[in-house]
Amino acid sequence: MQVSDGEGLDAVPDCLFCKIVAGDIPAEIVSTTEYTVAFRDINPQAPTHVLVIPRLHAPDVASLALASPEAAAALLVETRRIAMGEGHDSYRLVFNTGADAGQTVFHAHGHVLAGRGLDWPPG
Ligand code: DGP
Repeated sequence: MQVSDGEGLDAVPDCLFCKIVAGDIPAEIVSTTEYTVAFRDINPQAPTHVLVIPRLHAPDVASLALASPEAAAALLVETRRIAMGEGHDSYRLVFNTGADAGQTVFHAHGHVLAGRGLDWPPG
């Protein structure tokens, strides 16, 4: 596995989530860290539905992990911190990866879903 230090993951002008990171598009911010920004999903699917995204632009979470393992690890840790902070010991973490899997925004993001029963398998 080849990893790097995040080089080449600069903001992309047309990326919606890069614009949220930059503060150019408003969002209901839940947390910010050195590596991440978290905000409430515009179309929540559960009482808690928070998107945790890296400040770096990577199209999906595996690409992020290859380019910056630190950023990927920070993102994972932050998902748990957010769920716990909203009072949930249990939560679902979803990374839709690829259009056929339902990914619509191609800037890595984890969906933190909690606060209701969550069926398995997901639809
Ligand atoms: P996905 O389908 O996995 O790529 O998830 C993208 C999510 O992003 C989707 O649940 C809706 C959310 N979303 C799209 N546009 C916006 C926006 O402008 N603001 C916020 N807060 N969420 C958005």
